[in-house]
Amino acid sequence: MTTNKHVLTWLDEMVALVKPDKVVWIDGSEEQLTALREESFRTGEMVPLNEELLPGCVLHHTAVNDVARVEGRTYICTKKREDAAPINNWMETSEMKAKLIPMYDGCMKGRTMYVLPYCMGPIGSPFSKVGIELTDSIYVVMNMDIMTRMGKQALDQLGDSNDFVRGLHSKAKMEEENRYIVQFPEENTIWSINSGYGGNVLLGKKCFALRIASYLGKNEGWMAEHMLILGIENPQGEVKYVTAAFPSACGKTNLAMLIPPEGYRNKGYKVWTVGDDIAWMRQGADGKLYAINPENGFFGVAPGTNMKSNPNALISTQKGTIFTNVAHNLDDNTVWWEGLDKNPPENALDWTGEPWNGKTSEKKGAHPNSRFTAPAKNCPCISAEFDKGEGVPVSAIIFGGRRAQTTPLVYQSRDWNNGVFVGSIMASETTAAATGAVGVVRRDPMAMLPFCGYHMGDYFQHWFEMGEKLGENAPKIFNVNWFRLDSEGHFLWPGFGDNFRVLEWILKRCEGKVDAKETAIGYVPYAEDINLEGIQDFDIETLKSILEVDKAAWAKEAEGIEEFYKQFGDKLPQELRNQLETLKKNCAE
Ligand code: OXD
Ligand code: MN
Repeated sequence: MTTNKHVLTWLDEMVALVKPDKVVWIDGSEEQLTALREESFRTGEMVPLNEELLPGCVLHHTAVNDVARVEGRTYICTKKREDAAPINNWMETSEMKAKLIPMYDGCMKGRTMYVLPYCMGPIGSPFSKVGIELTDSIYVVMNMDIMTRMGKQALDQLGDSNDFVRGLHSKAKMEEENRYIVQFPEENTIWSINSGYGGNVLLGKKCFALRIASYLGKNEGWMAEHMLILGIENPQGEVKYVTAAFPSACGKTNLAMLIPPEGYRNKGYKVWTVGDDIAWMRQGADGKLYAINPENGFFGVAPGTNMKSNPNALISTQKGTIFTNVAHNLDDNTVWWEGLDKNPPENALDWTGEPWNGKTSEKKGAHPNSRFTAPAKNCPCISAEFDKGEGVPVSAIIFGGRRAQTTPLVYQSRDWNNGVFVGSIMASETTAAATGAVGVVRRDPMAMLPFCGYHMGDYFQHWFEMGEKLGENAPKIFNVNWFRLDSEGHFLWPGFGDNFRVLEWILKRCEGKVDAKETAIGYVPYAEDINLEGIQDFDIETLKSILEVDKAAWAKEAEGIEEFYKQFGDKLPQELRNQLETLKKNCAE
């Protein structure tokens, strides 16, 4: 399918290592994909669902010990330790290869290797980059078909170039203790072994579009961020774009597809989704920052998705979607997950394939990290800019996390550098998207903790440099927290569609249309400036309480930040130390 000698040489080397019985190039044609789907039905890897209710949809179950990204087994390998770490696991490149090569040796004997060229970003876009994934999993091929622009079109985009990410994935023996997800940024290479779960094996997503791409961005002067991108259209038809970074499973997909409250809709406000997870951003010829979504689909968390929380996401999953680890309703051959509706099936299989009665069972039907892989084009509010590849101009960057206390509903950083500080101190309670304890607060700078492909101190520095380059064109930086709790553990802010009210304030700030109160941490809204018209069960007094900045709590927070910063040693930019000192001083006043 190609004469690119860089591709062919690498492929020969990998074939010699993993020794597949057969090598099949994925051209992306409908016939080939149909044949693969049918094969996956025959082997039981996929289950076809009800063609009338869920046309083109299939169900897949992973191994029970393989249900989430494995951060403890995810490595950034470089020649020198100081080029990665301290936040990611590091091992020297040749040492890691020496460990993995024996595991890969002959691991595809008796299997087919699929050679899967794909493009992150729209074909032809100056932002886009090509990868090739070698895999022994049809599940991977079918997911990558949804999540990327796959097949011959990607190879055509690559031409004779050597500039492609080399991905090698094998389910191998699916041994948990030998599971490794390894990025070699200096070699544009990703090796993943012994897993079959999405984030570990769809190498275009976290491995390439964040870990490898963040490293490329640092060297090439652009940014790869764990951010959604959305457009907000006002009644005059003008669309302004914001990007937002939240840790995994904090509602990024919900915010990206938000439906404004009725009052706004009646006036003509609309939200357009450009991306729900990853943004690649670079400075345009006019000096502004532009963003694209490098993906072509949504790999969303299923539980909690319903017609109230996120109708656009739910509608996106009604055709051509792969469901992973949800419950299987045997009565009508559809799927179900906790929080879909109040009517769980009685005659079903749970996510492990065991018989399950949703009305009586104490167990969950779907795994908390069960997923849908849905084509972006299914989304009713997909942006007209989505496929254009020119990128959308970014007015504001929003950081956020899940904090029960301390962090107000929204605040604006004093300037770009202060905004980098705000991003660097992001913190959240852990969720089910990664293995490990749930509910523990962890710092997650820019939501990149598990995804930064190089040393995080250098990453912060790169943010400062981008700010310098952007100068007065730099987007304004904000922080939001939808998750404040009262003393009984109830959410104080209604969230979901009502988050639009906060987005409106953010855009008004960007346009200089509304005043704000300067506090120890930045600019906080006057409660009267957040439009509460039509809001249910919420009053301005509660709003005031969640806009308050408690200096004593922030002084304590500063101690935690200081502790967190220690690990970066000399690599921590001086500017962040200065910012921390300013915070401490402001809290002491
Ligand atoms: C995701 C994640 O899957 O961040 O998007 O975990
Ligand atoms: Mn994510």
